[in-house]
Order: sequence, then structure tokens, then C-alpha cells
Amino acid sequence: MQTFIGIAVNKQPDRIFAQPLEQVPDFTFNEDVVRVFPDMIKRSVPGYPTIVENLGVMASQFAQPHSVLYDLGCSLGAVTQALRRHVQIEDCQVIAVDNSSAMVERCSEYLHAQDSMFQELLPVDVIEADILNLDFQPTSLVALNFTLQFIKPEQRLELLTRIRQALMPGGALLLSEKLCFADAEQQQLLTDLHIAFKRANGYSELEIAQKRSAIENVMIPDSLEQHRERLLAAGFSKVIPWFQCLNFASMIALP
Ligand code: GEK
Repeated sequence: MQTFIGIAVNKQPDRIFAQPLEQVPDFTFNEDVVRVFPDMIKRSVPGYPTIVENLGVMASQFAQPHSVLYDLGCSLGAVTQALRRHVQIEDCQVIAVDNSSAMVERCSEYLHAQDSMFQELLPVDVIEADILNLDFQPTSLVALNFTLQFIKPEQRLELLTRIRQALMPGGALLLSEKLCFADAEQQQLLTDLHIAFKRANGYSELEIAQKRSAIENVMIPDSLEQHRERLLAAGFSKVIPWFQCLNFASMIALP
């Protein structure tokens, strides 16, 4: 066991794309990915540990009593754990949702481990569901931490509109995403720098190339401008980017 963003997890190294594959299948969040996920996301997403911890800190400013906090696309519950470390409010509950059964199963185990290590944490419900089919309860905080990019582009506005309608005054949506850029030179430079980041974290050229081809049809990034326009169209009043590391960013959307 090692610690990952302050929690105890089994941290196996990500070697999923280390061997040449005849045909690279589309990426899925299956049991193999779950096993190496903490290592994979930390070595692939620049700024991830900083973002996760700060989502907890920011959540403590927006969370309100008698409300639900959502972690949508929770994976192994890193954001949920950060919410529970930082938010201490009466009659407040976290709902963590993912549609990968392998993720949900392991996430529940890690949250039990967190419960056994700390007292007076917010209660949490881990639900296996498609976030597109959720009936949102009144909420003061919604985290979409690198999840929207896996939703089909044509379904993103409706999801954000439903989140906006469930958000209470004074609440917030915390949205983190990989970005693309309209300017070709900026796109190329930040893509190259992201590849350099992965190389510096020990990924081979083969691993980088096979992962890219596995994910390109599954994860479709938007530009910051597309996010801003869509969030405003969904009824949010303000979009405030608070963090960017290379082509990965996080923003606060206010109702
Ligand atoms: C973290 N937030 O560690 N419904 C529910 N879950 C979904 C859906 C959907 N329609 N589509 C994708 N997912 C996490 C990281 S990972 C990001 C989020 C990444 C889930 C999917 O199963 C996966 O667990 C997660 O969204 C995306 O802060 O791996 O780059």
C-alpha cells in the first residue's frame, strides 16, 4: 500500500500499453485499468494532484448544509476523498457516481478505508450509474473532474443544463478537462509538451502512441472558449478558470 493524494491505495505501475498490440482497442475503464489507475492518471495528467486537493479546498467554500455534493465520474474516489477531508458541514452528503462497475467496486473499498482512518467524515453513497441518467437532487457542489470529455459532445449541453438546474444559489460546478486549442501552433506546442511530460514520467514512445490511439475516439476535448460558451448556454452566469498546466485546465462555473 502507498499513499495517493493522501489516501492509501494499491499502486501498481501502468504497463497497459507497454507491449506492441496488433490492433489497439478503444480505451475502457475495465479491471486492468482500475488496477493501475492511480499511477496512470498521475503520470498522464499534468497538475492532477494539485487539482484534486484544491477541489476539496474550494468545495469547502461552496458546500451548504442540507445539500448533496456530487462527484460525477468518480473513478476511485480521489475527489470524493478530498471533499471529505475538507468539507465539514451539517447534514451534507457526497454522492459519487461512475458507470464502470470495476471503478465503483474499488472506490467503495477505498472509501471504507478512509472511514476506518478518520472520524466524522461526510457520509457518502457510491452509485454505479450513467451520469446522463441521474435525477439530480438539490446540490451545492458538483465536481466533473476530467469526466465531461468522455461524454458524447452532443450530450454535453443537456447534462450541464440539468446540473445547472439542480445547483442551489451560492453553489458551484468545478469542471476539469483536457483542452484543445483553435490556434494550430499553440495546439502543437502544448501537445508536444504533454508528450514530453509523459516521457519524463517513464512512458515509452510505444506506450504514448498506443494510448493515444486507444483514447482518440473515446475522449474528445473542447477548447476553453467552447466550455465557456456551453456553460453560459446551460444557464451558468460566470466561468472562472482557476488552474492550467499545459493542456489541462480546471474552472469554476457559478449559477
Ligand atoms: C478523478 N474524477 O480521479 N457516467 C458515469 N461515469 C462515466 C461516464 C458516464 N456517462 N463516462 C465516463 N465515466 C476522477 C477521474 S476519469 C478521467 C475521472 C480519466 C467515468 C469513467 O468510468 C471514469 O472512471 C471517469 O468517468 C473518467 O478525479 O481517466 O482521464
